[in-house]
Amino acid sequence: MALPNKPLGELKAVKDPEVEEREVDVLIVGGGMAACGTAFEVKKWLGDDQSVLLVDKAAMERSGAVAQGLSAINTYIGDNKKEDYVRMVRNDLMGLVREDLIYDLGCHVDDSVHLFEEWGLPVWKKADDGKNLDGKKGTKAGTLKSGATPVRTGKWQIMINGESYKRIVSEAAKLAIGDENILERVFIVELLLDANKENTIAGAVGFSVRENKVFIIKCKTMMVACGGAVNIYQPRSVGEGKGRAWYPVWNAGSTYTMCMRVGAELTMMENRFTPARFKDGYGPVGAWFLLFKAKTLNGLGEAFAGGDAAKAELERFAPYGTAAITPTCLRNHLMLFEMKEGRGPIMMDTVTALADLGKTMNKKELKHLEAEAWEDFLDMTCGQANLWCAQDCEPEKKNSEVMPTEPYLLGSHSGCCGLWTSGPDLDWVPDAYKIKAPNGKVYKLMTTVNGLFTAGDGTGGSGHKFSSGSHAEGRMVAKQMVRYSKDFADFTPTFKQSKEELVDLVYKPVRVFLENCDYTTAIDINPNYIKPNGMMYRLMKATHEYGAGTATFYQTSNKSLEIIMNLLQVMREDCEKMAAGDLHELMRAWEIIHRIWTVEAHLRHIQFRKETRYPGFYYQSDHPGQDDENWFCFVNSKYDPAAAKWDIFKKDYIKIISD
Ligand code: SFD
Ligand code: AMP
Repeated sequence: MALPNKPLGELKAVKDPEVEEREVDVLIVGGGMAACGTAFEVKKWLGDDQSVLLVDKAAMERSGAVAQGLSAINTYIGDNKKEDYVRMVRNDLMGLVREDLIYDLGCHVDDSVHLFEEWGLPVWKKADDGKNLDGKKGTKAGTLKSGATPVRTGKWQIMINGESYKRIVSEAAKLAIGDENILERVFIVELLLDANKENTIAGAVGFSVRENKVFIIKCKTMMVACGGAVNIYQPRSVGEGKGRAWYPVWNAGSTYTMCMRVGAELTMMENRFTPARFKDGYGPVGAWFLLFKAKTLNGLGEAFAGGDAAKAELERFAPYGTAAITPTCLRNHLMLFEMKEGRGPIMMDTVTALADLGKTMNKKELKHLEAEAWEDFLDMTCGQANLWCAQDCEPEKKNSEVMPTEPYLLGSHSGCCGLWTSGPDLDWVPDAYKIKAPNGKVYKLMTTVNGLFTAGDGTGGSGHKFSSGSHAEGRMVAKQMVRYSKDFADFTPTFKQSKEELVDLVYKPVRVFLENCDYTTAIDINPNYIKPNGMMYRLMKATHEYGAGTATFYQTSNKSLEIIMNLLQVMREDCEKMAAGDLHELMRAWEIIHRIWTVEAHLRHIQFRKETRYPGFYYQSDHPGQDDENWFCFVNSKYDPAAAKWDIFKKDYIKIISD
């Protein structure tokens, strides 16, 4: 259960926190879309004598990417073919995806959407006359499950009134497992392997951000779904705007870092998502392109994306560039191309789009359309609506600038980095995609560490799951974890580390602070320590300048990568001297540690892949263009925790669904 909001100020950290030890069968780390899916599903399959615990660093009602809500569900298969869903994802991600995972998700995702609607999420419907019915009208038009037609924006996306989306989904999750099986505001720091069984997960350690308490949790099986990685690059928002980002600022790469640090294999960590967003407010563009049919204009007022220069540029990246829907990275590439040629900035032509749609509308309908334009942002990125107000921007009268943002790492949206997981145990799935546990069985979505599962942003190679797919994937993981925990019912998780060693690890930044804070009069400046805020600036400066950040128009090179690898190494060493005076700072300290590891994995993958597979997301200037002959494969990596060494290698891509 969540502890109440804190009174004024942060709680000072103490040297020796209380320790609470728990032991459960199933541990869910994270409380976002995927974790809520797992929580909702898991009790149905658990035995009466089995236990579950969910641990979220925040309060589930508003935690993770869906905190502010969403205005669309981007994955709903409906009448479409699952094979086409795979083709769409494959094309958008330039050919290299795990088709087994994507097809499998396509078989299950709609069921989660039907549940959301059953739980009270308003889904827009199409009326018989072709008009859109939103809000209560949409609800009254019947459910998707009973055959009502959703308002499709693109082929895969449907519109919702989704300000309370996360509250609805988390309520169902909470009811399913019960408040007593949930720890909120507890940040998991590190996963723990079993002392006796090789490569087997045995638990996790974390701390409360509301009281001086360390949690040590043993489990038979675990899923980690702590979202993607945000604030790893210098954001475009600086000064008073800093803290604004497109993806959730709280997700700090914990999924990737914690799993890699126990030896789980990563895949496609080079694949980042650099989204085009409304400038400064980070408003998503999907509804504007798809629902409102808006076009982007260059600084000369030209609809450049349909022009000859753009077509010629896209042909360089055939077959992806010439497909009916231009891949997300190439849409960015075209924007960057215009900007570099001196034809920026890029504007979303909201004025023409709304005027065109309004041609067939009466006054009342027109007002409603304008309200929808605002609601799109009020439902999911209210800062963008605030910015419009602050800038006196009425979208029907004034166009808005769009801009590629700083890079993010994620595996559920238009990116596909994450963990290498097992495909389903079905005859059409290649053996190379199946991971066998020590009993010889295959558990879908298990990582290469026995008993450790992931979902949502955690699963690599299968982007475009979005909110609905992450939930559905979480539900699939629930069943697999229960199966695993029953198959290994006699497993007694045992840690290598003592209780004291674990507390020392988690509270190290607190101890560094307490031992040295009296040495100077300025609490943040001390020769014996660095505060997490300072470390954050160091990381951002390094990635910004050398790691293909916005500073270099997303370009990096062999030499830049060599430099940043050294900087990251030094940062990791200096993290030993990171100091936290209160619990908020302790969280910040661990977040930055997680971010540094995640960034290292990202850049090591870019360094290894000697081509530029995703122009528009990043450019390796020593290796421009795609080299299918040598690099039409996954790049996987594994960190060996015992030897403290990285291994990076190619993994075959296997085509399952025909073109
Ligand atoms: O407009 C720890 N997303 C969209 N999905 C859609 O379906 N439609 C949209 O409209 C989408 N758009 C969008 C989206 C996200 C955002 C932020 C915006 C717009 C502004 C994407 C989905 O939201 C996303 O795919 C899923 O939410 C991913 O699910 P998951 O479960 O992988 O991640 P999460 O929901 O962020 O949850 C993470 C959880 O982990 C917790 N956590 N807990 C314990 N210890 C730690 N160390 C932890 N670190 C993190 C978090 O608190 C959270 O509970 S649009 O752009 O296209
Ligand atoms: P976004 O708002 O950019 O996150 O996109 C939301 C959804 O719309 C995702 O499924 C995107 O793939 C899709 N999308 C966004 N822009 C376009 C576009 N110009 N063409 C086709 N699909 C798009």
